[in-house]
Amino acid sequence: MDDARLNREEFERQLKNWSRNLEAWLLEKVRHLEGTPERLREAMLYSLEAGGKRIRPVLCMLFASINGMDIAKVMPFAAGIEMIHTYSLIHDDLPAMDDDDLRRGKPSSHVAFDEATAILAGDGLLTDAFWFMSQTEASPALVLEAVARFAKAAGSPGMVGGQMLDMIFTGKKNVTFAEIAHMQALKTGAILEASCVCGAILAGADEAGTRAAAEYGGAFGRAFQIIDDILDITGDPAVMGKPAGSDETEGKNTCPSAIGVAKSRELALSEIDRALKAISGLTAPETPMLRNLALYICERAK
Ligand code: GRG
Repeated sequence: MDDARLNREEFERQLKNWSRNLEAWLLEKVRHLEGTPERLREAMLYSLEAGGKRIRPVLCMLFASINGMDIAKVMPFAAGIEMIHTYSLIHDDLPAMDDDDLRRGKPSSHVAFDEATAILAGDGLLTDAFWFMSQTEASPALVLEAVARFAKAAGSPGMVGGQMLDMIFTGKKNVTFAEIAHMQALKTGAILEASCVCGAILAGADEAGTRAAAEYGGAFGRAFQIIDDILDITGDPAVMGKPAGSDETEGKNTCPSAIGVAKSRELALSEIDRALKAISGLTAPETPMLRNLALYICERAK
């Protein structure tokens, strides 16, 4: 894997550039939404401005760019992806769900505002996301295909369904590793994979290009969630911006709870290998960034 490395500073500089572009576009749009009540805008912006790694929109932008699309044209779609991710975090933190008071190093939305406002901020972000996505500058047929693909990944057969399974499994004994893997593929993997695939679709990629995006995104998603589970056990709360150890306290079924931390890490590394193989045939200038992003998520501390 080592010959695929950008030096760390160069990687971080490039990642910051990609995410800064996205943030500038997204925050400007939400700040100037017409007709949105001020308190709702404030709550939506509070969570969007709290930071976050912006990995999903950056993946979408990278796959669009690799397949020849101008980044400015894919921005509405990438912004929509981050809005959907942010809504899911707001709702996940609610007392009726994971009941977490801290997110991205700041009080969660329902703590900073109130529960009803946090629910509406999530609803606003989710719904406005599809409005933004529909304004992507690509052929209407491709925009429709990408919007449908992402809606399915975020909806009941994807992230929302995965969250339901997570709740059903919590506190249950004898949940199998296959059941945990399926739940995680829906809860976390689906929108990570769709972020890659939609970038390729919007750029009009051929079948091989879309397949590479799906294989990379699928493996990336599996590794991402395993590392997230490991960080919940071994991570530093001050760096992560949220408490550690909550999975065990809450009786969550996770990869390390089923097979232990060491085997989970091995599994994550093997998924990263799969992700790297999936893009080994790509030659676009953005490909090293994709490689390094996959390596980075395994080494991240938050
Ligand atoms: C409430 C419908 C609904 C779904 C919630 C995303 C999610 C599903 C729950 C959040 C809890 C969790 C640990 C989910 C797994 C996905 C994950 C690791 C999210 C955090 O993503 P990062 O690390 O977050 O990219 P930042 O803050 O960097 O954007």
